[in-house]
Amino acid sequence: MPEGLEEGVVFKSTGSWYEVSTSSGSVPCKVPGRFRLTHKGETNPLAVGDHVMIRILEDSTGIINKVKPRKNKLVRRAAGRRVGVEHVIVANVDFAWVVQSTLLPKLNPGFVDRFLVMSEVYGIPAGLIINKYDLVDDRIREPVEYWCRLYADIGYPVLRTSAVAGEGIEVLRSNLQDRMTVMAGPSGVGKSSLLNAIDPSLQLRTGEVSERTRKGVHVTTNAEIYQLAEGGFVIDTPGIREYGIVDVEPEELGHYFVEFIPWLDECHYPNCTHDHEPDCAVIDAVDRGKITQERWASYLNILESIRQGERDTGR
Ligand SMILES: Nc1nc2c(ncn2[C@@H]2O[C@H](COP(=O)(O)OP(=O)(O)OP(=O)(O)O)[C@@H](O)[C@H]2O)c(=O)[nH]1
Ligand SMILES: [Mg+2]
Ligand SMILES: [Zn+2]
Repeated sequence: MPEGLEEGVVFKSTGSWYEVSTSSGSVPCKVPGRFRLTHKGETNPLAVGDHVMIRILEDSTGIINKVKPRKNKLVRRAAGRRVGVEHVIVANVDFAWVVQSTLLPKLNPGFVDRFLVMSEVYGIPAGLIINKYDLVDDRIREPVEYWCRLYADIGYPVLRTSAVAGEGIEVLRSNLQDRMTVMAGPSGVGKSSLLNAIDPSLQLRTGEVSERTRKGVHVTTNAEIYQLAEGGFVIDTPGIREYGIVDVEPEELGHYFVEFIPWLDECHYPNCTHDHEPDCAVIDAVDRGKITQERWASYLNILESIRQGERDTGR
């Protein structure tokens, strides 16, 4: 290691400062301007989870000198930005949970599908947590269970949890051992509450869900890595309003719907987009009940949003 440089991991970012955890403790760091210039397609030059080299200054703060190549990253389209600009939620994770709630806010499968596509793009193993199971009554039990089964059937781990009743917490806790896990999802679904249930010493701030909009009020404002008392690291992230897709071509999208993969080679056209083409093995599988109508509809919806994005940028 060059002299004066220390190695560390970004565990918190406030926009202008980055907290870096090193072998000698936590160091608040700044990023030189050149980082912004070299990461043009991203809103944030550095993300929580990045492995970095830092130079420690006399006042005990640091300057980020270098970012190591990422193993993977979880990205989404940057809110309110032009198409193609991505926001890196976290880098270098071993597992990603997309968290939803049964009610308040209600389950949003479109969000789940977009999240799963983006985790497939970068090869991050992912699963679905459906929290607030204590709110399930006879009216919603059937639809909620339907979605749980659908995602489990295509191969994603599904956990039914309640942060208030303690349901599913033990299973989640053992799942978090020995790895870096990110929890992401809309605001108000209970991401921070679940982590408090796993490890009460974290004392993360939690908020309410607005009576009027039935949505969360964006209590968590920065992504941050926490070390769990019983082992493992977990990243709590701010609620995401809309999970926008970036960096996926229309012809590739089918590869990120895992249950489509066995059929893709059988389509007549090699660049089939599985929406209108004749002799499409995916549409045929939908007709025969091998692929659900819901996931196919969701696929078409995402496909249209990618095409819309291409039209917007004039590609
Ligand atoms: N009934 C019920 N309420 C829950 C459960 N988990 C969380 N809540 C409530 O849901 C609200 C939002 O919880 P948070 O943990 O702040 O949600 P979050 O996903 O971290 O939200 P952001 O930080 O805004 O993204 C709080 O009022 C929690 O008490 C649950 O399992 N059951
Ligand atoms: Mg939170
Ligand atoms: Zn096809």
